[in-house]
Amino acid sequence: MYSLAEPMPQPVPRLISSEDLQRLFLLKGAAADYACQAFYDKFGERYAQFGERGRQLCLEDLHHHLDFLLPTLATGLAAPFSAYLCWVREMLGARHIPSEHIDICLRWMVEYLANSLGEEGPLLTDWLDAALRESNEPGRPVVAPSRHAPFDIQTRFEDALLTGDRRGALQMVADLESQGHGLVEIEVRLVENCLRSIGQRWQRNEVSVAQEHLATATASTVMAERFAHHPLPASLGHKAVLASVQGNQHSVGLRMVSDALELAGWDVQCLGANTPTRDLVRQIQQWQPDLVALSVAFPSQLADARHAIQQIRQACPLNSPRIIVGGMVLNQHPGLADFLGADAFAHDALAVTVPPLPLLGELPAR
Ligand code: B12
Repeated sequence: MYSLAEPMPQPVPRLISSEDLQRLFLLKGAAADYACQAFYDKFGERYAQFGERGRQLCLEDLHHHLDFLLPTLATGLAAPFSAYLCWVREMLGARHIPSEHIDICLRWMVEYLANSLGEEGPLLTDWLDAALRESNEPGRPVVAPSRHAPFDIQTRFEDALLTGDRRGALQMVADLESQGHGLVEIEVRLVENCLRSIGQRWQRNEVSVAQEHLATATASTVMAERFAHHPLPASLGHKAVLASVQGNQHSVGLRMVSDALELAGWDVQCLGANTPTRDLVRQIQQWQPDLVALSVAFPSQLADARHAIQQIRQACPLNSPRIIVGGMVLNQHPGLADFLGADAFAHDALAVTVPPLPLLGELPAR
């Protein structure tokens, strides 16, 4: 295992057995119901104005917490969950939900789950305590910071994305290209940084879901339109299949990786967001790529990502492709690439094309 950018950290220990974890997954709904009921018994009056819809949203939030908590347990790390907690506190805090209410519900759900583990139960409550403690340490970033300096037109470009000003955004990218900046560099330093900032503004309730959707759609079109201006180099004869794993709806970062590989001469099939594992594996069996690049955004997608990698290796025992992973959760915790069973990890689309490319160097000539 190696990283394209730096050495991989040591593998992480497992916290609880996979049998116990499966049991917890089965209890997810019951744990959320239990905490929702307990919460409404205690604080129901305070949320009465939101009626049945409020209760439904509370239950959905509790499910969402467990979607992050349970797959993170399998990694043995508290850090990915504490990062999630920092985010959820800020996001719900901006919508007037106090963080004590989040913590109380988490404790109730974890106590409920811990009861089913018998002697191993305290491991789970200790783990939650560690995650809660870590999440209260000041200055913890919710999303790993970008490794690349933004351009000074960032604010203007962000405004163009948020207002759907495609013409203006295209012009700004074209200007940067004529100053000698490469398209992938612009995607990472400009588009990625703007989308990160827009995400933070949504989290703080300063930007609506509609504005965020418009910005993403505008960014995607601008990237596609500028990409079309670049003649593709001669093929290296190496094939890559790219996909966001099942459950991951984020695809712009994957597209940047796709652009980087294609502009470097790879033959690329980019399957986009939320690719069902079964179909991903079939596509790989049929097209037989040298490289599979998987995007994983959240801890809640770790179990599916690991399963996908196992399935790919099983389906191609004789000619297994190299598997590289990336995405938000891995940028925050690169050691998880090992947990997933990947061959490599890269932080961003620029790192994928930085020479020497170890993955490329190891590939047999076709
Ligand atoms: C646009 C967006 C969406 C869109 C995505 C549309 C699309 N077609 O992609 C939609 C609306 C679908 C969406 C949904 C959600 N989102 Co969203 N989203 C974003 C936003 C604003 C931008 C994402 C993006 O494109 N970033 C820019 C790209 C370029 O960055 P990137 O993905 O990290 O990719 C780079 C690297 O990670 C790396 N990389 C990525 N993949 C790969 C793969 C390989 C192999 C390699 C080598 C590298 C690599 O290279 C890329 C380029 O350099 C982010 C904010 C942010 N911080 O990014 C929030 C954000 C990620 N979303 C967030 C949330 C909460 C959600 C939802 C849960 C919201 C909801 N309640 O429904 C859902 C979950 C959906 C799901 N199950 O996946 C939060 C996550 C918070 C957290 N820490 O848990 C964020 C951080 C916003 C925020 N600050 O609150 N989202």
